[in-house]
Amino acid sequence: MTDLGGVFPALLTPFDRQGQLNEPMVEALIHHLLEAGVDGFYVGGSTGEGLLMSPQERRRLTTAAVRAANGKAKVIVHVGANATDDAVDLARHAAEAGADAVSTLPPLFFKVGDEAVIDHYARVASAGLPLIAYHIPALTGQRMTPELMARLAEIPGVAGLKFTDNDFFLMRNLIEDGAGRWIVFNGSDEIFLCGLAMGAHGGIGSTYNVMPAAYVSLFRAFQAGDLRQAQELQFRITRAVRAIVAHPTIGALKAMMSARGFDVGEPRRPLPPVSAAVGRQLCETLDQIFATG
Ligand code: MN9
Repeated sequence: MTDLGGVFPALLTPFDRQGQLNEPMVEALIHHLLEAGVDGFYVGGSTGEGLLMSPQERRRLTTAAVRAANGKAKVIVHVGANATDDAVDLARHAAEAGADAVSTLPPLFFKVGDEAVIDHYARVASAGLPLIAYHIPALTGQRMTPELMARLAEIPGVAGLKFTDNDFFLMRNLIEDGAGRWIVFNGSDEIFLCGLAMGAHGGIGSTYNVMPAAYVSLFRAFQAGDLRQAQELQFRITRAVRAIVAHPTIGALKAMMSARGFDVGEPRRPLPPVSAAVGRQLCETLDQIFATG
């Protein structure tokens, strides 16, 4: 059983003014989030715009992230791609670079059926790192069922699941079936505590970038059995997420980080940018949400 678990920001990928990967800023972001006490990073996922980057850029991002984390936190590299071979190449690179685990979306666009989905995961797992499968049916149209997860878990290396959904009956069934065999990360930030209540081993999320300490405190409060404190934090977090997702999420998060002095640039098209003014206003909103008694 993998020792992954805890609070993992789905790291934003910084681009410079020319739209190129900004490696020094990857390091700055990771150091900033480490100070808040996060347990690890999920790199190049949906939030990290991995699908909008070339394989070469994704390899550079992996190298920069592993170097910056420097063994102080775990690094899970998202390697999902349209072509399985691309995902396998990225997973091999992640292993060479010293990442702790990889994760991949199921096959995208083509509806290939369970056998091909299993083959995709098996090939990625053959790169040798623990593999976190990814359930995000709202974006992929693919559902992870207990039956499919049980078959995936027969593949050596399959170690967990990132569950971005609000079907907590399904989540609980997947966690119960995986006891001692695989872990499950909650993926919907606005309902992190619900996932923890159902036994999730941690969370991976986009909005962790802009309020990491709140997620770390929530997770610790829950582990300490202080449900009242965990709920108090979740309610504030949920209010903050509601304000953020009123705008295009990744653009809004990037505008917020830039407003805080981490110039991460704009998202890549087709993701829409969000203005600096909105970024500043959202930062003020969060300050208010977390300041009130
Ligand atoms: O899986 C993220 N989901 C997507 C993680 O990127 C689609 C979440 O962190 C959400 O962005 C977040 C806000 O809805 O829960």
